Amino acid sequence: MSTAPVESKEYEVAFLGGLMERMLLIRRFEEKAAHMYGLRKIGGFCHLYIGQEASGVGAAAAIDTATDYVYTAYRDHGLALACGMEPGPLMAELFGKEAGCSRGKGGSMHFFDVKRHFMGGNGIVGAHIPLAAGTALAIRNRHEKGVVLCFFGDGAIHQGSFHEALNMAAIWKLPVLYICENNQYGMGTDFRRVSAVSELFRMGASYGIPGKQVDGMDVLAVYEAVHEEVERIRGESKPGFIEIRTYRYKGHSMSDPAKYRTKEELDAYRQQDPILLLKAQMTGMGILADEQYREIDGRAKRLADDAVAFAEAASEPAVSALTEDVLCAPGGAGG
Ligand SMILES: Cc1ncc(C[n+]2csc(CCOP(=O)(O)OP(=O)(O)O)c2C)c(N)n1
Ligand SMILES: [Mg+2]
Repeated sequence: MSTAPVESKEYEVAFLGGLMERMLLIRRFEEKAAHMYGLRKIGGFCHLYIGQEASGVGAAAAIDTATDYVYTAYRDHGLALACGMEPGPLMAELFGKEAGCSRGKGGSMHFFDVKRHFMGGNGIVGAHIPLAAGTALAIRNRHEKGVVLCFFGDGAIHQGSFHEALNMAAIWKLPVLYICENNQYGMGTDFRRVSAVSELFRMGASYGIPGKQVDGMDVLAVYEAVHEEVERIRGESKPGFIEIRTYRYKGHSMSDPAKYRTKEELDAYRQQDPILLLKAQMTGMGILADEQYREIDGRAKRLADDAVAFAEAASEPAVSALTEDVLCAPGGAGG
């Protein structure tokens, strides 16, 4: 597992502060979402990113959302915030309100922002992996400079769509970085029980795609690994693959009591909490006092509170919106 030796790198203080802000914003937003779900303000599915903050934040810091694109699966709140989406429209989306980022029709699994090149939020396991290859093909054909980041879970890696897309990405030399966020569980199954390969970063090797594994609790290690791969891909337009070893603290979704793992395991990961790790790194460098940390956290809590207020105040979609944005193929089955 590669880790960035933080002492030997020169990071701007503002850059590190930005990583801390984003991770705390995700943590507080997700806690608020869980609370609102409990109050039945949010319905349907809701998959939280708590514990995985360093993965999305480190990776998003390595790209430019003006040129690059991001796809992910349904555990998408954290990456959307990491890519700069505003918390208010995201919370409104969870509430099913008109002011939501997908006009209240997508919900938790379908956050989307074309302006920031955030291509969702996809509910079908593995289905977006070929879509990312399609966007990368468009970038290559238009001679653009962008790179596509495609996140998916350990549960998606044995889907046919993963293998078909990686093969195409390799033969067509597409500028796409596949990122497996290995949080070690699918809905409730330890990935070791369902995977013949325990080092998932090796999964691209049969398509000639080099792989790396990185400690997903260390935001700087994630940033370094993704930055290096993105710049390589931008230069030579060949796909890459990274396995981020991470951990989700909460159940798979809101209805999961997570009885398939031990309290000791969860506690051990909480000891390596990504936010506390960055806090310790910054404190060690003498650039973060406790008071400054509390200020950043206070701002994150206020942003999460404001997001709820925004969602509460927003309107329900009109009934007529039910038939808007519904696509069907001309002349296709059923007209
Ligand atoms: C094709 C398909 N099969 C099954 C499901 C049901 N399902 C939803 S999440 C999930 C587990 C996926 O786990 P993983 O990819 O590791 O993502 P994580 O939830 O850990 O982020 C399954 C099987 C689905 N959504 N799509
Ligand atoms: Mg998983």
